[in-house]
Amino acid sequence: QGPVKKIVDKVAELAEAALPDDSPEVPGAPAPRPPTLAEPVEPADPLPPKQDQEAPAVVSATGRTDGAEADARSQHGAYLTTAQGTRLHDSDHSLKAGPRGPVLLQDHHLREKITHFDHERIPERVVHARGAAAHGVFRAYGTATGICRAAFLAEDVETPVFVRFSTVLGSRGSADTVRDTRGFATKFYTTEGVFDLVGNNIPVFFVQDAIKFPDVVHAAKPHPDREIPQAQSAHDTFWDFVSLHTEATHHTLWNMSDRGIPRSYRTMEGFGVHTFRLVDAEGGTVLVKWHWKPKLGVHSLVWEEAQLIAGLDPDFHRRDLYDAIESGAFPEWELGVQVFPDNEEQVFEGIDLLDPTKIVPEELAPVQPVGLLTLNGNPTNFFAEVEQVAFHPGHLVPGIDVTDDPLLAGRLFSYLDTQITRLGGPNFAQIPINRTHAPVNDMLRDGFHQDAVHGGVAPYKPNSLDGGCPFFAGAGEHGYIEHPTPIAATGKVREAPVSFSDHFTQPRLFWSSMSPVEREHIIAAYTFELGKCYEQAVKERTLKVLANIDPYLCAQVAQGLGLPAPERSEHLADIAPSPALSQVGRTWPTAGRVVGLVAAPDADLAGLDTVRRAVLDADMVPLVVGPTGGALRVDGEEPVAVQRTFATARSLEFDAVLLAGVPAPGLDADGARDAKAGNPAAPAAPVDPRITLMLTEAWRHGKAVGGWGAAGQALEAAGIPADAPGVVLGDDGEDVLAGITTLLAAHRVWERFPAPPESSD
Ligand code: HDD
Repeated sequence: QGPVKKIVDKVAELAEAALPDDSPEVPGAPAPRPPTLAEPVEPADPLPPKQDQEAPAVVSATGRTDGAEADARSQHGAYLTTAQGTRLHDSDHSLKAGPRGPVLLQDHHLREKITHFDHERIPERVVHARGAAAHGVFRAYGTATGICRAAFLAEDVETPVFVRFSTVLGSRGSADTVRDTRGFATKFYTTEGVFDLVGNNIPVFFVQDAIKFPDVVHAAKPHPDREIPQAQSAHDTFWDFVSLHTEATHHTLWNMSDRGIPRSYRTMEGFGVHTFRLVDAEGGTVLVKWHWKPKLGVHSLVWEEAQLIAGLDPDFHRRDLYDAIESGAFPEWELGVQVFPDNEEQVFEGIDLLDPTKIVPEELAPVQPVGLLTLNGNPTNFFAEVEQVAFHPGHLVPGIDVTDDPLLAGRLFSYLDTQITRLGGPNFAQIPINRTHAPVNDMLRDGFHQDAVHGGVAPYKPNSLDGGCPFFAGAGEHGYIEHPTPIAATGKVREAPVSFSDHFTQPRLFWSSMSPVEREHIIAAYTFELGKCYEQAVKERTLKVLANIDPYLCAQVAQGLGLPAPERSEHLADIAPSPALSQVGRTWPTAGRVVGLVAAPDADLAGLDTVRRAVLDADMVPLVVGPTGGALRVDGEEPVAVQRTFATARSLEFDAVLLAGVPAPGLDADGARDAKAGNPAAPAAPVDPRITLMLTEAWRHGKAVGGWGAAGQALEAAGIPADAPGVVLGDDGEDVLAGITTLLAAHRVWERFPAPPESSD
């Protein structure tokens, strides 16, 4: 029995247990509510923290545990107390001079409670404010030991990790499925100190030099006067900036592609973006680019779906990650590296490795797997962990070094700096989620939120008073020694290398690597975003940029905007596509896919239960949709718990929709004319419009749909031809599921999307 099945069974069991014995069959009169749970009267200890999530103890140089216990601020004991540990006997009434009297200033508990509440919020991250995170483990394959001395990359070494995914532009309370880049930041708690890999789901960046980062962020954030629009780039200031600043073209094109609207955090690739330098045990070096490859494949939403979900379930990605982990379907990614020689030019196959707006196609440098990441623990407390985690690209371990990418250089400054405002001082490394699992023996002292009680009298070097401690470590003692890379400086300048001015070759590479349907999505995305702009000059300038990527793309977007398509100003070089960039035309594991099983009144419930179990056996997630909450009952069969009702379900959360023999108008579940209808020619009851909506939406979004029994009639009522691509009908539910599963491996029924009739490539 797989973990997903166990949890789903448990959910069904709980739903069943919550029903009173005399629960009516569905549909029918609402069941009487179960009695309200009384408040417990016996003191009970608070819930224990989840396994493996307690902060490591901070050990001083003398081996003594510093100060208070790591979890001293968490909850202990059975009784409610003040922050000082004094037990309270009332927390519902302020201390007053008589029941109607004025509240007394001496009420310390009132003041403590309100004052603390008044200060509960901290500044949200200036970018990447909205995110979700999980604990996990990274197990190294040992394949990187020849190029990197980092201890955590040695064979079978397991390293605890914490991974935070995020959108970039939106505020903390914004929606998950907006069109945006996603952050993919990983904290490895290695034995040699913390290593942070602070990447994105897009392998290139908007700007080549960190000094431009405030510009691109100011342009992309909401307008300063109205503070709209929230969490999106579809507005004038963004397009003004990126059309004037054409090095952003490549990243913008990725954002307008399906990569800008991932299906799930679990189905995103991740990229370190910059080129890093790895150092082996002998001091030899290579240059690398980091890649995360999701085991479930790379999948995206379609734009209408993303927009609808942003309203229906703004927490869609956060919920998906949490539910997957909670149910035991642990998301996995392989970490891999593309490896390049570390020579003076730092150029590979003509591609400047220091330019963060460029990729190296996988066909030229394959991604070589070095380990497996498994996320297996949800946070215990969102604020303590997800909000307070502080990443920094400069958190490096011996064997991993930076290059002179000018974007990376600015990041190395920015991330430390931002935490000081965000986390209220320089001691954020002592917050449990940020604590290294390696012994700490620094000479950093005092400051706001200092939790450590440091021993010794000589936090300076050299000293004799603390016996000269602590000591420096050489390479043999795992000391971090920067690689002595030669610097060929020609004088101080504010300039970029000439190669950085090629802004169009790689956007053309990306465009030419897309399948026809992906190109259509890109055209639609540009047309949508520019259609939301008001400034004519911004639209016209962006069309000129598009003309330099591809004339067809430009012409189509221009047509959508009702503007003439301009001529290109750049020479469009022929370029070999990189098939690895496309998400279409490949098949992926179907584990974790969500199948909506829809049961109308009188549906084939026994068949539905059989299919539900078959979905579980295939490691997919069945969600049973019924007319009302409760359970679906059929004489002599086990009741089937309803997980979504017609009122709460939309096809958006399913990857496929199956109808359990939904009777069509005037037909029973076997497709025979319903005897109860009396006159066979009598007008039939219409299919529930919410089923029709589910089907038409699933259809439009390229999802597999089908069913057994008379399901075809309901599809027909929704305008879906039985012989259309991605429709599976049959007599036997399990056969139908087999057909649906084959379709799910391709993620969507791509033929259903209109593809461009022609393209310049
Ligand atoms: Fe950044 C956060 C990724 C360029 C300045 N960045 C942040 C996060 C991610 C990235 C994933 C969220 C971390 C978390 O979950 O807490 N950033 C990137 C990537 C970049 C990049 C992949 C380019 C390759 N960033 C970048 C530049 C600068 C910053 C050029 C500044 C010069 N980024 C920040 C920041 C943030 C941040 C302001 C906001 C919150 C934080 O750091 O902790 O310092």
